[in-house]
Amino acid sequence: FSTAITLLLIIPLSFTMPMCAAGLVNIIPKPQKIITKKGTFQLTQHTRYYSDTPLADNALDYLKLHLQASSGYRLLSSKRSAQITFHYNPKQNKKKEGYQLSITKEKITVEARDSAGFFYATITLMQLMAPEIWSNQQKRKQWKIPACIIEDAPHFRWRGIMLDTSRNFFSTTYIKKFIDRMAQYKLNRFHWHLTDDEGWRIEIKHYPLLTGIGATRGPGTKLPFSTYPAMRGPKNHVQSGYYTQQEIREIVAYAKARAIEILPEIDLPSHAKAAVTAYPKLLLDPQDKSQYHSVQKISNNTINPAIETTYRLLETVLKEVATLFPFSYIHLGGDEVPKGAWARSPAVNKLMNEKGMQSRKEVTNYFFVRMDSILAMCGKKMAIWQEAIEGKPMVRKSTLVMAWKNTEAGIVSAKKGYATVMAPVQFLYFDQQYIRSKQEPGHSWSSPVSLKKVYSFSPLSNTGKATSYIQGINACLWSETLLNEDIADYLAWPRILALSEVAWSSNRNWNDFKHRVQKGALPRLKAQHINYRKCFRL
Ligand code: TNX
Repeated sequence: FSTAITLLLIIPLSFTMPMCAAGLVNIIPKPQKIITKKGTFQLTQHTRYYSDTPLADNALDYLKLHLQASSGYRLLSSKRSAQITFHYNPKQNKKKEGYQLSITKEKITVEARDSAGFFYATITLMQLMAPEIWSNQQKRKQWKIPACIIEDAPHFRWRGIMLDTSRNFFSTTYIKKFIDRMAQYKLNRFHWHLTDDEGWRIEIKHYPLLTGIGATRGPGTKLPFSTYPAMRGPKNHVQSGYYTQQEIREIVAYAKARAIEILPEIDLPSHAKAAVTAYPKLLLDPQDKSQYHSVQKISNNTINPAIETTYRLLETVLKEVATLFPFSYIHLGGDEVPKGAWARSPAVNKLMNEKGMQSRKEVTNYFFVRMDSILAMCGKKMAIWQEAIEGKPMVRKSTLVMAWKNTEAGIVSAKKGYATVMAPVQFLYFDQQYIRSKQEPGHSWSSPVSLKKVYSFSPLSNTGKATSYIQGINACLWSETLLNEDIADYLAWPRILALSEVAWSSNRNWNDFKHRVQKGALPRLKAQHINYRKCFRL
């Protein structure tokens, strides 16, 4: 009932707003500063652009691509008669990824100091246009852009989301869609969960069985269907498949063109049932009689950190991963080592005796110190879930920690001097239900995560002196319950809109955000046929 009242209030209000303001309020994430002006710029098939910098190339390609698809216009360059100018200005905005956009009736000027800045200016420009700009079907439309001046830069440098492609597999087409939609909301880190118990999804040339055995699941294969009940759902979900190195290169380039870095995750030493099933002789201690289950009820899923063949295999794997992904970090997991793993491994007992280690935690620390030095050799830094720095961490201070259990864990990590990304389950686990209900898709093991809950997250509350170590935020879409793309979209949208604004904008207001979601973002989601949850019925 209160939603209905809100709608009744919002709709007439928007009719009374001047054209320019009505257009402007739709930008998500909210820009730092907007000055609205009178009049509109009209983009036609005769509009020309001029750019004085290759840093604007990605932005221009993106604009041209979408303009051509939705209007049929070809945006051509002309130095003499350009109405849209892309201008490199190193002093323009002190912050990286920032931009200034100035729109008058006659011309549009975009200024930035880096490629991401030009890209985000273009995203803002496109958000000021009709939502069909993101449609793939040609529509006869007026492409009006309200006059204004916008100055903008992100609050956090890390604005990410993780997609788990192990528990359920997603096609390269879907991965690209996912990345493109992230880019529309100025997110800049795609955290790609590539391996887990239920599937190894990245081709490794030296160890073909990782995918040969580890990427197919179901009857007649070595990996059974998951024991997780929701995963034995409808027939149309894909549990098998992997990405070839060629496909990965294409996806990396696709993301780069949208100002997105990809953080690949190879989850170690646990969550590794697919890997140990593919190479038991190399990854397990043959004398290890331990029997244990993970919290997700997967049996004996942990590689052995006390045998040298483990390190040989992983070094080769990481060398290949490092050449595929240009980003400076590789995520090595480190979450949820089950109780009882290695408990009866003679190799681990021997290692503990030799090194004077008292606990399994120390063994894990030892493992990650070695993995970290392999990464250093590959010219990479390590990203890791919070568990890997619990106790007395030994890994390099260049390590990036993702805190998922709660915000306090993130504060502890930052206080230890690690670059930290906040990913607390209570606010940012998009695999959790929106509301508690049997009819709702998603997990229910934590508390529900409504749109408002996401929006209410303040990553810097209580971070005190450690604030500068907080890099930003990362949502997580684990895929145990993501049985198909529609469910993935449903759980992701509209929550990604709130994620975007928490990551980008320092000045937030829930009612104002709701209004922009309704007037701007939802029509854009509709124009792209994204199966979002109808948030105003929350
Ligand atoms: C915990 S969070 C996990 C994942 C599950 C997820 C389900 C974390 C580092 N590990 O393996 O998929 O919960 O919500």
